[in-house]
Amino acid sequence: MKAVLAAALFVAAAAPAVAATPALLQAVQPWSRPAAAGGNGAGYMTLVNRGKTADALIGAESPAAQKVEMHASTMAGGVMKMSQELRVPLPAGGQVAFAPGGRHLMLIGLKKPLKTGDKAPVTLHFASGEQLKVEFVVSPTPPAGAPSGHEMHDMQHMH
Ligand SMILES: [Cu+2]
Repeated sequence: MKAVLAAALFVAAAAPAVAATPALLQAVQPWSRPAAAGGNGAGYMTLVNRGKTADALIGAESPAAQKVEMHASTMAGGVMKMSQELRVPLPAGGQVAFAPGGRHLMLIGLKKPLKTGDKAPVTLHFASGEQLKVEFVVSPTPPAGAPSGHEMHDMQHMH
């Protein structure tokens, strides 16, 4: 009887941990550059999918901005162009870099300035229904080890 009870308690205690979403989707080193109120900010990070199924980032929102869009920057004929992406695929076991000069989250219409040391909260929405709350640390430079626009190119050729 005691053993059964202990087992039951163990299951009850373990249940919340199982119910909570394991961190299959992670935003690594989220950061954002300082920006003025009323202007736009850009969010950078590396999105990692440790799961066995592909997912996709399909939207984002922040109480700090009027709206948040996914953008891709591309060089076309020597001119940097930004275009909105409605869906950023995240392969199973893969990762996607959001970095200066490339893909980024655009925080449009900042409600207050982003100052160095501030944290801009953003909620990411995924095709799977998953949500991820991320705090973008405001800093004029990327965190150590975070991909900058230049390293990103090299990363694709590693391994
Ligand atoms: Cu943009």
